[in-house]
Amino acid sequence: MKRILITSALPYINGIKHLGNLTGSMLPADICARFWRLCGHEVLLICATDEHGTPAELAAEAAGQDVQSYCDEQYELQRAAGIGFSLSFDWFGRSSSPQNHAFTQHFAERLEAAGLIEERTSQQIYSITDQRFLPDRYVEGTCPHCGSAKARGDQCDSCGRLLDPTDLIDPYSTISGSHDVEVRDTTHLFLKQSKMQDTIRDWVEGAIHWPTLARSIALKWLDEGLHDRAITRDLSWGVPVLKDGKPRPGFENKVFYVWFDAPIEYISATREWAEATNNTWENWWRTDQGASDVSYIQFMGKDNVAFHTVSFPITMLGSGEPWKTVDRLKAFNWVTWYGGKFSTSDKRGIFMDQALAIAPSDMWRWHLMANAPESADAAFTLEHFQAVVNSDLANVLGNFVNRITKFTGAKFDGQLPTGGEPGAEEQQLFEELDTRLAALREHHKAMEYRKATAETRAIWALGNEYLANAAPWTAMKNDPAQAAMIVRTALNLMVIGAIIAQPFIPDTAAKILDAMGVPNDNRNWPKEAAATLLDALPHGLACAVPKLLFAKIEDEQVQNWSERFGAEASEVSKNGSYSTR
Ligand code: B3M
Ligand code: ZN
Repeated sequence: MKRILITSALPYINGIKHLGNLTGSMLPADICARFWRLCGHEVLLICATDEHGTPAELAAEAAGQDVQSYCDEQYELQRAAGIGFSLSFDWFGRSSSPQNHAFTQHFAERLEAAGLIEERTSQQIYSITDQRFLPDRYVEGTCPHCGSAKARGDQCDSCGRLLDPTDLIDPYSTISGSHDVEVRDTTHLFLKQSKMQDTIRDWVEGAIHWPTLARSIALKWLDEGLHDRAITRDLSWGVPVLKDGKPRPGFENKVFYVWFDAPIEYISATREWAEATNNTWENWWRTDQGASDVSYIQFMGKDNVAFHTVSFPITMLGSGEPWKTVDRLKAFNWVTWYGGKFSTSDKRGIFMDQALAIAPSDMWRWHLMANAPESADAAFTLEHFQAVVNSDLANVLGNFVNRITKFTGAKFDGQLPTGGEPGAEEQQLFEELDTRLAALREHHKAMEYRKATAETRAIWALGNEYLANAAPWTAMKNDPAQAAMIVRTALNLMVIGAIIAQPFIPDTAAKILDAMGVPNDNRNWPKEAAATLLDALPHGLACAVPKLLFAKIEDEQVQNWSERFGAEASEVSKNGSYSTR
């Protein structure tokens, strides 16, 4: 038995996430966890909300709440949305937890002791109206190079030059629009990432098991050279900066940068879980305390890769302590909304709670993974969603289950029939099933979810093909024993089809397995040869017809949803970025 630690990138606290966020981290992490659990391994699946930073403060302000109450409320909403999507987190924590405060401060102390942290003073734009320092993305002004009036603090979109906010002519705050801003000195802790360049390169080069997207992004960052970066900010909401257990002089009004504490929350959330459930976190995270035999897999969108392959490893390796680092990192491209970006403010796209209100979670889970943005961005459209759900789920799987269970009910008193011997047709089925099951297992191991859904669908399709070729309704007339054997084989095939469907469509799979009275212990990933698997159910077993598994999505519904969710890409949104922050 292996021990597998799986973390999903932490959804930011400012509102329920959209389908793109779900697809890039939380959903595939859940599918991976479910697969490995079915294979009998010990899995720990960890997620949490990422709660610090300016966007959280601003969102709270906009909602007229203090930031703590805002986060408390948003946390509950995100937790409920996760449950609605059957995300099987062992723990869904919060980066604002006391555990995360403690670990964040611990890492900063270790890094400082290792000579990797120093105080530096730099100049930043301070908004007198907003009474806060403005992070780069909250300052705009006139570009000193091309004169564009709408240059951002970090870059000018019209001439493409990279900028420092203090370069801008007539800068203003995008929070209030106020031009009452000034340049002020501010001192921050800097993490000397440049000193860790070689260590990190060795580590990335040794990480031969990473899928290509993650690896190439990491190497690109290393090739550009690692820059020292500030790991504190002038904010009040976050992890306080301490020295010897007391507020660090000069840092009383500062906290750690959200991207410094957020990945640490993977460890902290494990500790939250351990403390709540009487487990230990050390054997998952400390290689000197049992974690060296853990296999650690991370899931995230591509914009998060650098933080996980460079920044977070620097925190861990730089501490000089034996922390468990990631073994396999699976990154995703973007899901787009009709080729453009999801946007809360423009009401474009579907968010997790809205999705659950209009269709069952299994439909979304299936569609999103069948079209996972693995090798390139993938456009979500409602028309495509309808087509995939109706064909894969309603026609291929739903039809097969319905036909075979109804036939069993009508002709065999709803019992798994006995009698008859498999023949040539079945031999061929066994061979094909063996091949497909082996391929499916490989796709899951490789975390290739487009391929895994295609193979799952192909196994369901085998059921329909087999019924069409073996034609039990014809055999029924002249050879009832033959018909019994066909029906028995098909019912077993249906059960295998449901067992392997569990990672993707757990609710539907459970309906089928419940209708067949398959005990929980017998729902594990199939290991035997197909010839055994397809006669595994006890003869005489009561087989109920499950309630309708999937109602087809009608054109009218699609029409209605399109109007509601703004199903049309605008030019502006096509150029926009993806993140909700
Ligand atoms: N919260 C994702 C984002 O908001 C970010 C992931 C953190 S993972 C440690 O873009
Ligand atoms: Zn410019």
